[in-house]
Amino acid sequence: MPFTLPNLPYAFNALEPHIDARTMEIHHGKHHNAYVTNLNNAVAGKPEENLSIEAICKSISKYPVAVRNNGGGHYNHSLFWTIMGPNAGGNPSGALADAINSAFGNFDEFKTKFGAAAAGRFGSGWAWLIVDEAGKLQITSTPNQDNPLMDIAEVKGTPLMGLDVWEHAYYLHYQNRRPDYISAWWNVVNWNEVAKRFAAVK
Ligand code: MN3
Repeated sequence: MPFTLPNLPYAFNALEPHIDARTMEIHHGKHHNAYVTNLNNAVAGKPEENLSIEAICKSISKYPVAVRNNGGGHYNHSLFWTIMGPNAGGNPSGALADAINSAFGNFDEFKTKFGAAAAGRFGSGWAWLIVDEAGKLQITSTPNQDNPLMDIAEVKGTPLMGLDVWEHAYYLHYQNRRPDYISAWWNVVNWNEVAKRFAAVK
């Protein structure tokens, strides 16, 4: 099987009280695991089983919808776990902070705009901070398990961070209160990891 479920880099309860342990356990062990299983089934015996998930996303228009949904699900969640962590939150620093300030005015403006993209995504999807093809930071959002790496994305670029706004990401604790989940989520953002991704793009 070419694709595997990555270990969660912290305990299920590590993000409490902002994201509860039961949500993390189901989200990682059931939802992400199902994307991996279904992706492996969808690529079995085909040339794409030898490609990286990034390479598959970049030419996703060539593949069946099962690869788009489950491959996107695998890429998106693999990123999502790493850009969160315990004892996190606060403000970005260094070159990433400078780039955010220059693109969005200041950190609070950035949070407002990113939160609006996450809250405004109708139904299931993701909000993203990306480096676009011109090398500029942009906030975008995608439906379902699409992502900005995909050649079908409205705005393409390299994701630095993504926020899952599917109901499965928050419903047990927050029910219909997506904006409360979004506000709480800032407390678990691992800015060191986001900064590392930013440095790797340039
Ligand atoms: Mn999810």
